[in-house]
Amino acid sequence: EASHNQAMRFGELPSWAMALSDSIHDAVLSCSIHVPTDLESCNGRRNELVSPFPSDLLWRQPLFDQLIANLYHPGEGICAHVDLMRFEDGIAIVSLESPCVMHFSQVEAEGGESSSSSSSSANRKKIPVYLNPGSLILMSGEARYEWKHEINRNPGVQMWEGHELQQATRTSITLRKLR
Ligand code: AKG
Repeated sequence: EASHNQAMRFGELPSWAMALSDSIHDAVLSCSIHVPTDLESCNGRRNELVSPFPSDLLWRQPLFDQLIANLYHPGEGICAHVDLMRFEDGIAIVSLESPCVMHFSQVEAEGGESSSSSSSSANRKKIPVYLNPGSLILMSGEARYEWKHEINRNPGVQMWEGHELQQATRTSITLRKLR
C-alpha cells in the first residue's frame, strides 16, 4: 500500500530472502582471498583468509533471521545510527533501484567531547560510500559497532564526483541475525 514504507520479518525468512542470503554468502566467498600472513616468506605456509565478512559470521546458521525492507521516495533517507545491540555482529544491506550515497561517521567516545572541540561530532569526518542499484553493504566489527551509517537524500545533498545523483524510489533490504 502507498502508505506503507517498511516491512519486517523475524525468524524464518521468506524464500526470496533465503535465496538472497545464499547469494550474499556465495558473493562473500567468491571475493575472499588467501594471502600469506608474512609477505617476506610467502611460500604458502601460513595463509590468512581476507574476507569482507569474518568467517565465523559467514558460516553461522542461519546466516540471517531478521529482515527489513525499506522503501524511500525521492528526498527520503535514514538518519545516522548504529543498529540496535539486539542484533548480532554481521549485517548486510542490499541497495536497489536508485543510486545513493551512504555516509559513515565515527561514534563519539563515551562521555563525549566538548562542543568547542575541533573534533566534535559536527566536525567529525563523514566517509561517503556510493551505492549502485544492486550494491551490497557488509558491516561487521568496527564498521558495525563504531561507525554510524546514514543516507541524506535531501535535494542538493546526494552528490557524487561533482554531479547530483538522479534520485528515484529506492528500496533496501537489510538482513541481520537476532542475538
Ligand atoms: C536500517 O534499516 O537500519 C538501515 O540502516 C537501512 C539502510 C538503507 O536503507 O540502506
